[in-house]
Amino acid sequence: MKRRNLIVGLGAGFLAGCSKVGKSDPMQSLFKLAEDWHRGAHRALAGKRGLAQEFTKADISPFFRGNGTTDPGDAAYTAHAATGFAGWTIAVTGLVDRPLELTLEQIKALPQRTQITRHDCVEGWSAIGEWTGPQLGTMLDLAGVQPNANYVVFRCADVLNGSAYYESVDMVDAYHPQTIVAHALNGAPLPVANGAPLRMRIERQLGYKSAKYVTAIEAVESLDGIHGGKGGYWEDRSDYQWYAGA
Ligand SMILES: Nc1nc2c(c(=O)[nH]1)N[C@H]1C(S)=C(S)[C@@H](COP(=O)(O)O)O[C@H]1N2
Ligand SMILES: [Mo]
Repeated sequence: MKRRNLIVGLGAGFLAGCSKVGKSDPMQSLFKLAEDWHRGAHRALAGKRGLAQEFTKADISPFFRGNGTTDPGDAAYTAHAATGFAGWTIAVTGLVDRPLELTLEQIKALPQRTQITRHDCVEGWSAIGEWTGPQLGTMLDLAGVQPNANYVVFRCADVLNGSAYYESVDMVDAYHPQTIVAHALNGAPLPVANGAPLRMRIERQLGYKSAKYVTAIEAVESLDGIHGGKGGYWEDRSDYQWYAGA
């Protein structure tokens, strides 16, 4: 009940700023949001996987290294970085009732979660960091994920060895309480090396699942036909597993 009020309350100011939602009657949109919340089969998945361990501020690594792409480096990204990503947007698309295009400011205006977690890279290093951002589930609820969506795909701004980086998770991890779209690391805006301005945190899985430089979040029925069809950049070209969790 508390959460429903939060989403409905947020909707009033928030959705007014979304052009694609704005064309319908705002009260109707709000009603629809509440309705989705009650019906949401996906939301029932929220607690299905246990929480990843969380740490204290004393555990935070003094330096959180960047790995893989550490700067997308193209002209468009570089121009965004020069303005502190003021004009950056992230899309929520695919099998949703209300496609969204959210600014960084709108992302920061959503209810936030902060978590101190350990990132484990398959290459054999770990680091503990404090991440802040809205839960992906909140964003999916705002967009109204359709019942036939089975996966959420993350599209990224960087090209690694000639191919766009991307990742995907199932709806259990999409609605996992610790799955957030992070805009801050250790209380400061994300450094470019760590995925500025927005990166996923998929805390129950290995580091490569936590896509950096996210430009779009896409709800899909199947991963077939998306790049190599295996659900992620590394999954398509190595023996890295699509499900990289415990
Ligand atoms: N877009 C994008 N996301 C990415 C990568 C990448 O190269 N590009 N590398 C992955 C890997 S293998 C790891 S371990 C983490 C590294 O995150 P960090 O740079 O914050 O340490 O990001 C993951 N997400
Ligand atoms: Mo990694």
